Amino acid sequence: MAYPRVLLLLSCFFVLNAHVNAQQDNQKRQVFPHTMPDKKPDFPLSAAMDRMFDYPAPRVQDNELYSQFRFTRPEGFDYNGGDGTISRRDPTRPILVDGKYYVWYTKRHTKTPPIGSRNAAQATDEIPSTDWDLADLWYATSSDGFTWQEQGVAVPRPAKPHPGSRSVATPDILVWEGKYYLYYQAFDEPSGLNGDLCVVTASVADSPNGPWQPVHKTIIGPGPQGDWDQNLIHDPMPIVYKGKIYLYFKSTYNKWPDNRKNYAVAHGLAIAEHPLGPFKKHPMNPISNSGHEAMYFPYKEGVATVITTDGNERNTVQYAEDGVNFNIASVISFPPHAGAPYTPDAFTNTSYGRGISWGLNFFYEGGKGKQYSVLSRFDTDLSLDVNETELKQTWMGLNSNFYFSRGLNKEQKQRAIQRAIKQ
Ligand code: AAL
Repeated sequence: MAYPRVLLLLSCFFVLNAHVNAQQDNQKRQVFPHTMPDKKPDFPLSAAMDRMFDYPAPRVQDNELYSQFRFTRPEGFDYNGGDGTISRRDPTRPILVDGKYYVWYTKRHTKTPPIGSRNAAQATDEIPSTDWDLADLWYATSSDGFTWQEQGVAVPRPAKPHPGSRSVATPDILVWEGKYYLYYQAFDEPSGLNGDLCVVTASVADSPNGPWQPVHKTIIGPGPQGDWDQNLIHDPMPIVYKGKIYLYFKSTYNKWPDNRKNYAVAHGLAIAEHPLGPFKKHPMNPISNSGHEAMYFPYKEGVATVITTDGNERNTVQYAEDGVNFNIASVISFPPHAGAPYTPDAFTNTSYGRGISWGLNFFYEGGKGKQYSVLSRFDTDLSLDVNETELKQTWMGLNSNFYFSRGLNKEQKQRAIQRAIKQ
């Protein structure tokens, strides 16, 4: 038995030696090696190969901040046959309390579907302009994150003149010193009338079951005229970081009056010592140049975010060691729309965030004149504690039906034919 073992050791030695020699030789000849180096070679590289080593790992499959996303329709929500009168959207991050997951979301239950932001002047107390007009905050609970029981309204629209008398929407949750804080958008007029104008306000409760006490004031409002965030504050998402509340938010700029043609989007950060403020906007705002929505979460010593839908850097995962200066860590496909990840360490002031593996989001539904939204569950592997190798692959397996369903419309096809004929 001793003889083969010696042979084995010897061959290991020779293989390793050959490998080291090859590496040294590549280094000397300044040629990129066949075996992926674990650090940047010490000779000039093309720009692309040079920045490959700036990612968390040069191979995307080894990159902890890369993953695919998978979606499941959650059980337990009724949408009135999809006639556009019931909508659920913009969920909070789910939280786990006493063995039960809780989630809050925008719920619109109106007599008619929304008539659209362009027709906002025709909206009434019963006819909504947008999908998130005339909405309240509802909540649901679950034992497994797949099947949910809707529990009822958590925060209704308050009476005038309190912020949110027209609609309350797009909540997120914070757990701080045994209390629960819901932050959300407060509309005083039909969204679309003068843009999508709202401030962020909050409600407080001692239990996730409520009762919720609205603070009836602006917690984060627009910046002064001329600043990028002069009009509105959307999509609040707080985490506890460095002992403080880091609340990320979105604003849209370069569009006034509501002019989608020039529309641009960015994210800001506001920091406070206490959940009800005062929140101080970070002097380096905006801290993200992209993202209609984003999912911020503590990750290792810093903060990571999944940036989706809008901007040059949409569909990327980014990381900032200081929670402020984000860099691209990976490029992703089909991320959740308006994702809200289960992030148990978002509120523990962790010094080493573990990442995320599931959450809730929403998707648009309904045809013309019947618009509504449905909640969705997503699963992913942006977590240090999960190892779903299939989710680390880049191949999406989409068949031709998927691509052909994204065809040209009649006019586009006509123009393409005209261009072809002219040539
Ligand atoms: C969403 C979010 C905000 C907007 C509207 C409802 O995608 O950006 O919440 O106000 O749309």
